[in-house]
Amino acid sequence: MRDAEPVPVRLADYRPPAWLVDTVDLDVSLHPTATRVISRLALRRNPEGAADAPVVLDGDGLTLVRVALDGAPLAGGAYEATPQSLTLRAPTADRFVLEVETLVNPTANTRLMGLYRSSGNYCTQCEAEGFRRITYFPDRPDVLSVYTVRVEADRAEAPVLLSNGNLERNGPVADTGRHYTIWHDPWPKPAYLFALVGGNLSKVPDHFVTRSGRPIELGIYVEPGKESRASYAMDALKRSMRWDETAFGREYDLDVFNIVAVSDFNMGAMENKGLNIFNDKYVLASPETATDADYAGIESVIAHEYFHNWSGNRVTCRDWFQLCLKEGLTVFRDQEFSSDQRSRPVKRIADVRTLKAAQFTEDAGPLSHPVRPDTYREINNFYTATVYEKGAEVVRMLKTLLGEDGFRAGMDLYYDRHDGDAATIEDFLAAFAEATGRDLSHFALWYAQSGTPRVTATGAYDEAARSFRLDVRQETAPTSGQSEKKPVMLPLTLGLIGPDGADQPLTLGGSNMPHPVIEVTEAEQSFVFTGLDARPVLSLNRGFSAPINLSTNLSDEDLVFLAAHDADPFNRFDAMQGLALRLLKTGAAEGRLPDATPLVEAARRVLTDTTLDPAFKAQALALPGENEIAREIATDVNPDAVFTTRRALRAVLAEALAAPLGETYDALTTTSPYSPDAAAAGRRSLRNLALDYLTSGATSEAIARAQAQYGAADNMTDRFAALAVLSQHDTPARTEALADFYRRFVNDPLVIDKWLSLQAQIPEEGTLERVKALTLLPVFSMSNPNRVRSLVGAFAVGNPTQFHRASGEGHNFLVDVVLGLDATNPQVAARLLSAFKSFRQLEPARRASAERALQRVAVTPGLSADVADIAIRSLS
Ligand code: 0A1
Ligand code: ZN
Repeated sequence: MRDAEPVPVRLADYRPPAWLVDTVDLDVSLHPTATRVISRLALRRNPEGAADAPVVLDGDGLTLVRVALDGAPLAGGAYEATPQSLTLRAPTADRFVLEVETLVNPTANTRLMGLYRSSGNYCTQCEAEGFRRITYFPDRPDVLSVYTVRVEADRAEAPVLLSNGNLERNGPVADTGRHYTIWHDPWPKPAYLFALVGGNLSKVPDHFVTRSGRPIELGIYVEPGKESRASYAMDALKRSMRWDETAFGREYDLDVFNIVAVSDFNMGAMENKGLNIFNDKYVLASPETATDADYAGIESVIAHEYFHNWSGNRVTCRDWFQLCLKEGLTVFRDQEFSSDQRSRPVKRIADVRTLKAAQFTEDAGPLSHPVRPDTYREINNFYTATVYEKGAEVVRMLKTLLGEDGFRAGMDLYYDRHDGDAATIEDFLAAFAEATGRDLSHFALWYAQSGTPRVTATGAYDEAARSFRLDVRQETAPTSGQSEKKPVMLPLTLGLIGPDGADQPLTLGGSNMPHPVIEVTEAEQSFVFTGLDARPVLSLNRGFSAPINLSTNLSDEDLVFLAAHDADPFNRFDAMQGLALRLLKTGAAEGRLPDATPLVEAARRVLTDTTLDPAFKAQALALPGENEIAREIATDVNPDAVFTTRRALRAVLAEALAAPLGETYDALTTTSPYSPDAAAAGRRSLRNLALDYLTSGATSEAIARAQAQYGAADNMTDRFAALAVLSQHDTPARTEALADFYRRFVNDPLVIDKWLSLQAQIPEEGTLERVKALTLLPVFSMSNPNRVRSLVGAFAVGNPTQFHRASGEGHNFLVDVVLGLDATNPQVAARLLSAFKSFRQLEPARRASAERALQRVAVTPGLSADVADIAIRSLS
């Protein structure tokens, strides 16, 4: 039997709740298998809800003990209880207190939603619909309540007891060995922001004083012994708190802010009010165990969850269709934070790489959906790159259109007007429209229309008229469920670069442009720039101002010119990528790489330019990944051809640039102690990129250099980069290094994840067998989401040649894992299954194999709603 036949929920069917809950008093008595939850709900009929509607509370797998109304026990006939809902049959007053007692079993909770145990500690995850697995409740984000929570547990089992808000009281429970704490959160919140933690955890304490002088007690709770690994997260938290004050004028609003790191978590982290719960991967770091990328990830996830305090908690979502209201905005905010803390251009390049890899791929396949979907069967499947990353791009475009001041005025109005509300995208856009006087009705299409616009820009210089004509055409291909597409509003930042490499003044329609942004609103539009003495080179969509697929009539020579001269670092990077993609596409189609001299020379210039930031160089010199090349090819993709061509191009670059690469590697070799700051990380990234190129020929000298780096490294970034390089070459050095790494870190699960993931991505025939063997090791566990993602997820997403093996074995393996996992953790199983999201772009034999694999899932009886939904949509 399926969990529940996935019934579509539609945005158009939204109705305000019939009943509101003003206050929630919870009494949770923790027990490994029989946790008792007593909830007292002050219910009130919503004047805006359907009149006469009965009280219906959501539940999920609950065992009901008793129900009382205004203190009087309710007889069985007065209500109807199923594990999924509790309905009051008798008419009630318009206000009353409902008391409900339920039992839950946290130890049996393998889905990691609701109340569960991780390494023996109790924790909760309530977004999106987990609160109903703790107690019966109107579990929807537009029901906001003030919570008071008493948590009780055996003192030895759970010396630390936390919930949202401020601590009011704590003490022993006489003669029982148990103790309790009482927490009060004065800010009304939806149930999805509820959290509770109990366990044996160590507190890393700190303090923060807000700009208006409110002292805040900060705490990061980790497994005892891991305290020293929380210091970077704490530093990132304090920087985030200060940044939100200066960048958005938003202060923290409770006396305490706690973060708890747990090792079993379905996602990255969760923004519960005053009590964020984190996947420990985004908290714990030390130079010996975490890479520069891990440090950057911690900084951005800590910031992301903290920023939700305003974008998500103080102003929440009316319903789950509005998820991007908090997620897109909060991703935008965390991207801006990281840009301010690090290098803005390098951060933008990294974000666009992520956007293209995850979101453009999603939008080009059967799982494509609008930033604000209008229907879903399983909301857990909508925590997607489209809602998060494209959602952030839409906010970024708003800022480009409205300018710094207009954007800030709109944000201020949005926060002030909707503080304490459950808002919609319409509310969000209205705030910007009112604050700036702009009509955003056309812009709003970005939320409703799915698919990545394809934009063709053709430039022509008219020497006689000293003008440059730019013709822009936009088109969005039909996507799943949307056959008709309209033109969207595209803010395109641009420059026209003169022969000397300098930006020319932009004169459009006879006037100087105050901002270098054109707004495209039609399917076809032309812009004529005047006053140009020589043919300029067009630099369009600077900073990736609109999330589009852009093709231009720029020649290879123009791209080489842009790579050398563009004042916009993003477009310098993009010109390099564009040159490489042209070669790779042709190479994969024809089985032979065209002449790569223009790219080689552009790369040489970047590599040897002493004015450029090493982190930028590393990005510009990294070839597009196999998945990106496949996306560019778009149809009948043969992953083996993509792989071979990419390898060939890497070898050409490595050979031609051997000398400057060697010099770069040596020049960046340092004896300074490790620091995770952006500048040092940038130098390591360039040095490690050089190592990768230098090792591409696998000469014994090159392998020895990688081995030496592996052995001598005093930090995980350099050690792991060397291991990654070694893992790509089938030599005894690889076997040795992998064995050594395992011995060193066998007791450190987060480091073992790196080891698993690396092996899963080896592009060799033997990898599937290797992955299967790794699943049998004691360090691996199907019940831990991080392990599963690191091994199986990395294989499916990061190893296209082996996952899409022509034999279909890779596909079958994934399906076996998905079906096995579905019974215990459907959310993680469904995410794994979405690795098939671009199967339609494969060549016919592999496409058919993927389709058969998906069919095998779809016809399996007893699927979860999560997996059934992905299977059905992938096949549609
Ligand atoms: N709101 C969180 C994401 C999140 C969603 C669902 C979860 O369930 C397991 C957990 C976290 C964020 O954006 O960080
Ligand atoms: Zn978020």
